[in-house]
Amino acid sequence: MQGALGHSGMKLLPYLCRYMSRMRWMSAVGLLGLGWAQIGAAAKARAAEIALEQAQQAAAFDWSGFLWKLVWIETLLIVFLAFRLIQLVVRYTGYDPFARWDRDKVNMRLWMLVGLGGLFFAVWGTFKYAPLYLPASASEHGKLIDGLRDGIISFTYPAFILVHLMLFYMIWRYYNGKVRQAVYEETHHGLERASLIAISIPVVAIAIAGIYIWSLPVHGQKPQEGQKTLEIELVAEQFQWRVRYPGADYKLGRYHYTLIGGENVLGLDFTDPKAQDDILPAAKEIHLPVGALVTIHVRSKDVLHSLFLPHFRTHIYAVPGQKNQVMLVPTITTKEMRRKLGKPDFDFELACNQLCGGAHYNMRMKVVVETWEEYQQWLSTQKPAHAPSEQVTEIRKSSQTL
Ligand SMILES: [Cu+2]
Repeated sequence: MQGALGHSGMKLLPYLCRYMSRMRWMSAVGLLGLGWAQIGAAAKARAAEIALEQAQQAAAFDWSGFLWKLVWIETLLIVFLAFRLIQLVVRYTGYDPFARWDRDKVNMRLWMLVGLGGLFFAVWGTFKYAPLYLPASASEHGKLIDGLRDGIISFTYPAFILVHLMLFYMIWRYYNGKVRQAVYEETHHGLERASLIAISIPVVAIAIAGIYIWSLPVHGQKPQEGQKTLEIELVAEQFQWRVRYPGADYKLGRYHYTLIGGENVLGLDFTDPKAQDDILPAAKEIHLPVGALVTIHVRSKDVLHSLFLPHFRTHIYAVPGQKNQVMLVPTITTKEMRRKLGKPDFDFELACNQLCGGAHYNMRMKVVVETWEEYQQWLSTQKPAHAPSEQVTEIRKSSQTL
């Protein structure tokens, strides 16, 4: 474009000065920009000072955050003004410093930078954050869940990289518009059949494996010959978990929600002999015997909670008015896991995985996996929920049995 100044960028500055003096309001805008920059710099310095002060004492108003917001608004304004200035110069002088740029090429390069840069960081992040992944599964069914996940990733990850490389190859290949028209083919039965089969096989395989594997923690596991079994109950309420273990009879007794009250926090029906020896430990931890098939009955006293045992790949909702269950076989004790990970303070964890209210974060518990003997030893130190003679409750026909 041939403008008032030709193509020479050297003459732009003097012209800009003359232009600015003619357009006084524009000078005012420029000065305003400079002023903003000054305010911004001062605000940054003050923000740093205030942040230091706040570290020592809690302030009522977050001045530091407020000033940082001002700095951002001011930065955006300056960028906006710079663009507007260039636009006005082009309009009034006819001189366009970017006229000789190949815009398609610039756009193509920027896209390549964003796209390939993004792809690079995605792959880099996968390895960079690998140490934060959960350790190998500590339950039997969890190993199959991990296997399913690894299997899916083994072909979706290369596909992710391949598709992105192809996408950005297309941008590079077609940027200059030499080839504008895509080849259009009405039907290609062979290609369609081949792609249908290629896509169906992994999808069907994942579905079949998924139906089998995901049933295991819910109802799909039976005790092996000679395998110990244990049934416990976990009851969620705002904001804690209560754990109930069976006593010497290895059976959990009846309960009914109408019996909840006073010290009977779980609504146990103490006319049921099976309930009389049930154990409700005061300690905020769960003990599980290694190698045993543990069935956890889950219920909630108030709102929706969620039982999440990440190290065991076990997860189920605690729904008010509904009995849920989940089963697992812990494969490694806490002591062995600490040794294996080289972390002497490692603990398995139970968490509520449902944002259930203000103190949701309180619903965490340590899970101790130990040998059957250690588990029995620990249980023997815990007292039954109530002495049977103290609680005489009317027998309720509607009592639920686990
Ligand atoms: Cu909760």
